Amino acid sequence: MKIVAARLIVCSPDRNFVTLKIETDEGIHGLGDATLNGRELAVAAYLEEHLIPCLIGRDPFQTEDIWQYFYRGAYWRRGPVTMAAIGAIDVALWDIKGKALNTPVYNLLGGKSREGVLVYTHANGGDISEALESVQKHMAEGYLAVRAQAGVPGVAGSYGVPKAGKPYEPAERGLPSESLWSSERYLNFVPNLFERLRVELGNDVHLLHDVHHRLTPIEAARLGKSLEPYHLFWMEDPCPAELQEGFELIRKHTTTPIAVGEVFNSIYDAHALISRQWIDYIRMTIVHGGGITPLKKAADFAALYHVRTGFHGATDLSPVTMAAALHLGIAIHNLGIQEHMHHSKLTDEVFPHAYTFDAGYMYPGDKPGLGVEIDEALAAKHPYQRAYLPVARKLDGTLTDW
Ligand code: GCO
Ligand code: MG
Repeated sequence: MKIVAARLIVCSPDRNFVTLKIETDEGIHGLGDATLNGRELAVAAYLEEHLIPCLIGRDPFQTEDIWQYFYRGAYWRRGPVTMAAIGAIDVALWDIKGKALNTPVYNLLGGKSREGVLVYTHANGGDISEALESVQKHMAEGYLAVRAQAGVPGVAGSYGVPKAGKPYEPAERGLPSESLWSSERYLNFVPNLFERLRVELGNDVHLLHDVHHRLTPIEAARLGKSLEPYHLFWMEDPCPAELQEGFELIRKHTTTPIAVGEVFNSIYDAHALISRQWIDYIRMTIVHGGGITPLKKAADFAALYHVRTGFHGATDLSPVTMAAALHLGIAIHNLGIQEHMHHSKLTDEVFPHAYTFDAGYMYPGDKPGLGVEIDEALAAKHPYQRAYLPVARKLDGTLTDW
């Protein structure tokens, strides 16, 4: 089998997505997600100008060699743009392999290690009562694990707070908005949120929380310690992770489990975090980490150190990435949990998919390949629109991590 064509479909059914479609001489095609939130067209250009011309004529079954060709062959390694482009190709090739062999991708990755993939979804509120209501609503939908975020008093628009009447969605059309941040107010507030949730909800539901890279290691240590009585499933991205040693400090002070990785694009971003056992969950994004091929290796490496997975599953990743995460997650031994942030109805219509949710778990479905397609005619009705993530400033105006 040979690759005869590859092209990009850039669309915005409520938010921007870049999708790679690879076609073969046997009429089988595969889809890869190449979306990098707020930097979409950089990945599209990388693929169009630099990778697609080298892809034509290759055998789509050679996922390892093709991955190495683009990773090593560029000379310039890593970075989210490069790795998202390579990841889109890799995922599309696994989709083709599955379709050609008439089997779901998970069967090519070791088969099912479990029947379903435990997922968590997002609860958000302007204040504690709204966050509580939101968790209860998701529990009523069947979720067994819920991430809870609430507005911090005195810090307008803190991370995870939805605009009135809308689901939480960070990217906005137009230029980046600015929000305010105070670590002091946040640290004083979060334990109250989880105390209330445990009092009202009891001990069974898994509760998670995303710090979104906003603290220093010692502040994160304090937070982890103050949340211990509420036994979170995890505390996510407690601080920016460029400095892997920073996590040693957090780890020494708290037993709250730590998850990190949604902005990583290589296992080299996490090798010390994993091998020194400073984290509990590695949550790289399938596409930004370079695809299924390197993520399978990363998961197997993490398994050696009792680190489990929690692949990134925000709405800025298309249903193709969601499917890839479910196929990989159901196959690996050390699945922890999968993030499930609901796509809009329109996004789901543009990307009809076989995966389903039932009673706290997601199922990849049994269609050959990844089980996701794209309705190109509908996609064409929703063209790309420039959008950005917000930026954040401290109360004194200093730019800080959003
Ligand atoms: C998460 C994330 C996202 C990111 C988003 C950025 O845990 O799902 O933190 O909501 O902010 O993916 O593009
Ligand atoms: Mg996050």
